[in-house]
Amino acid sequence: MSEGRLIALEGVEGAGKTTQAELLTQWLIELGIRFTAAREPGGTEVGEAIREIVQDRPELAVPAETELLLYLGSRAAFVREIVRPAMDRGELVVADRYSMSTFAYQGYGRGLDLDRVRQLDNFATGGLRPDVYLVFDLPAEDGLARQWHGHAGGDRIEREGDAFLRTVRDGYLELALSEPGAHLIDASGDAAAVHRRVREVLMEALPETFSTEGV
Ligand code: T5A
Repeated sequence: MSEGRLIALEGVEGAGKTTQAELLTQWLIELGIRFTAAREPGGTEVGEAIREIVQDRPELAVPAETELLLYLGSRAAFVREIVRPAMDRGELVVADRYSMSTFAYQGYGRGLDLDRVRQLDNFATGGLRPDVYLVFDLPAEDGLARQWHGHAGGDRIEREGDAFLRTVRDGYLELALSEPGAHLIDASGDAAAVHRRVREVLMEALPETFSTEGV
């Protein structure tokens, strides 16, 4: 029981969010917890179209303000079409990135005013905040190395390089201390070890949802 909650997975590129989202949803199935899982940017039809612009067209010149509004445009649809309806159905929502990505990348990374970014994000989300943020921490270089192991090139953000991603990581470390519901998780080690840390955090943060069974 106890669904109707929102858990967001966060961290730099290659920290292992998608891998951990999959392991988490397998655990939810074992526990019999109904859930919806989706990624940002994307998840909705318009969100996937926005994703194409912002991710897959690195040749486009995109001012930081435009980039911010594109991510928030995707989020507005994500909340209204996916997150809210799923929560209203009593499901637990697993989001691969949410508002903290915008704070870390467009606020810390691009240097946009963080208070303004928060205000605009609040408009996009209608004020919906995650119950839990799982913030996967890994040195930016290690995350890129994990990712580039699989493919070459990189999207718009990956092409910004190590210094940009180090700033984003530092942002995440600050946000993990200040953002309500945030839990910093060491993302080093193999995926199974990281998943065990996720279970520990969730059993403590949401004890009414995650019983000790299945650990
Ligand atoms: N963005 C997004 C913003 O700037 N603002 C915003 O508001 C939002 C929402 C999203 C991009 O958009 C930006 C941030 C991003 O640049 P994306 O492709 O959705 O892009 O996100 P990425 O973080 O780039 O996603 P990735 O899938 O590439 O990284 P993950 O999810 O962190 O990592 P994962 O699980 O895919 O793993 C990457 C590789 O590492 C391996 C995996 O097998 C995979 O090969 N791996 C491990 N290897 C060793 N040990 C482990 N523990 C491992 N876990 C995974």
